[in-house]
Amino acid sequence: MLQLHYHPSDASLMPHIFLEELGVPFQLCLVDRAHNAQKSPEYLRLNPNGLIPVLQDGALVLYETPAILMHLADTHPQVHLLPALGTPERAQAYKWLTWLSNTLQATLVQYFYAERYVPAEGVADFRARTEARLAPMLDQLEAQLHSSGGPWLLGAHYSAADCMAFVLCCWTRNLQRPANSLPALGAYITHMRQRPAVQRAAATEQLQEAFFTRAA
Ligand SMILES: N[C@@H](CCC(=O)N[C@@H](CS)C(=O)NCC(=O)O)C(=O)O
Repeated sequence: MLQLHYHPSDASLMPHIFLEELGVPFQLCLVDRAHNAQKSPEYLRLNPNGLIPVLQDGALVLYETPAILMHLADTHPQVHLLPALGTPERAQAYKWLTWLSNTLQATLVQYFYAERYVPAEGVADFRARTEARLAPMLDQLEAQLHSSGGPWLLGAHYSAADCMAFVLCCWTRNLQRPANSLPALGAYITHMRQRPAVQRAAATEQLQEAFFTRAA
């Protein structure tokens, strides 16, 4: 059976939602971050980066969220969670999955873990600069929803890119200008939350309302 190594609300939520969309049996294996289990020798054998998620599919051990999503889409083609191979639409999906991972997600990680990048006295400034870098990225997503015509990132076709975009948008909830303060992105988040797969994953991970919206 497919196994997903996860921690609630982390990047693993993206493949978790995707697995729920597939409607296939899978097993969740909690990585105990409170005890730094992602850096344990056993876990490092699965992912030498010590990062969550990891997917195990039989003998295949896979890390990197977009790779996991693309693999699951490829092995479950009947669910059509990526456009047809070789089409311009598929290429656009690759572009968004890559951009979400190496640009938006990577920058959000810098924001959340600022203390890993600069000395303590520079953290507030670094975080403010990182937040300023995030603003045009959210504008880019907002513009994409307008130009694709929505309701999903690629337009009429719900895809793996939505699992990523949605979770990353939720991660922005406490920025001064979070994703849900932008009109198309706000509607998009609401729409995503109505998907049964999102609701099942959120219930399993016991995500509270504060995951989706700014803390009061
Ligand atoms: N590029 C990786 C990044 C994964 C990642 O940053 N995971 C975070 C949780 S959101 C993590 O495991 N952090 C633990 C740590 O930094 O020790 C992916 O997309 O799979």
